Amino acid sequence: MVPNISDSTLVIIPTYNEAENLPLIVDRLQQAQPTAHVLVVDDGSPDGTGDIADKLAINDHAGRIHVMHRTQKNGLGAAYIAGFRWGLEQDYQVLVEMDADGSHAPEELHRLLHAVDGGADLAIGSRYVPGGTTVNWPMSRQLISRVGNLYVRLALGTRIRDLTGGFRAYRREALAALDLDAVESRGYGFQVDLGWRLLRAGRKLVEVPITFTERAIGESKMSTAIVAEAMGKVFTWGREERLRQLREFRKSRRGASPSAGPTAP
Ligand SMILES: Nc1nc2c(ncn2[C@@H]2O[C@H](COP(=O)(O)OP(=O)(O)OP(=O)(O)O)[C@@H](O)[C@H]2O)c(=O)[nH]1
Ligand SMILES: [Mg+2]
Repeated sequence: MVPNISDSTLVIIPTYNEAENLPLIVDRLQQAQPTAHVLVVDDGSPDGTGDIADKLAINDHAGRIHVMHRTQKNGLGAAYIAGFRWGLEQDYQVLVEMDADGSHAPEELHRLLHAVDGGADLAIGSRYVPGGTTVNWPMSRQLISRVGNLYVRLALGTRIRDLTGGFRAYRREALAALDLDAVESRGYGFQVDLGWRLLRAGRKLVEVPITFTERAIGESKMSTAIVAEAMGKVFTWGREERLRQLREFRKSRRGASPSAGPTAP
């Protein structure tokens, strides 16, 4: 693909009140992938995360840390879309999604990059393929995640086991071909939305095992509204997909039916 994939990789980290976590995660990332670039997308965090990001950028003499300040807390999805747009303009070849809270281990990023280098359009860090796991995650959260992923698999008819997962690497061409303006989902729904768009576009999705660790510092921004949004959207996409399949099936039946073909003399 490229001589060193990490050199042209942008790791996008959305932040909202992650003042303590941000320096830790950026440091870990720089240890693990020294040549990767970072884009912190902060939504005006009241705890000063944006200022901390600026200081990290100023002190990074290699110029690999970038910061985008947004004025409103508009959700994870909108922050990522803004980050993708910037990254695509800057010509990065791989765009990575990674949380600031330590749930996604920068030390495992090489697995995602390896998968993209090997031909994946989207590499998903997966908790639910062999070798993948979660650490310190409360049973209630595990249940929501597992049931959510089962629901997604059944509704959409996909084999991907962790389509809600948010530790991901996208090949630039795959992302650039999507209509990012059309993506409205904000939370978990956003991850499913992008994955589903790529699946429908015939892109190659690969799951690689990761260890997902519950955040040790700061507060989760997950909410019932985010889960409800995801469930509602998945239901709609699933229904559309079934209707599409039904139309295809009817079309193929009509094509195969003798009455539809040329009449015998
Ligand atoms: N810019 C921005 N970042 C956000 C927003 N909401 C969440 N984030 C960031 O997105 C990442 C994931 O958010 P979390 O609160 O950890 O949510 P989660 O990982 O889905 O849920 P947990 O499993 O409970 O941790 C973190 O880096 C957050 O700071 C938002 O509205 N804007
Ligand atoms: Mg989290």
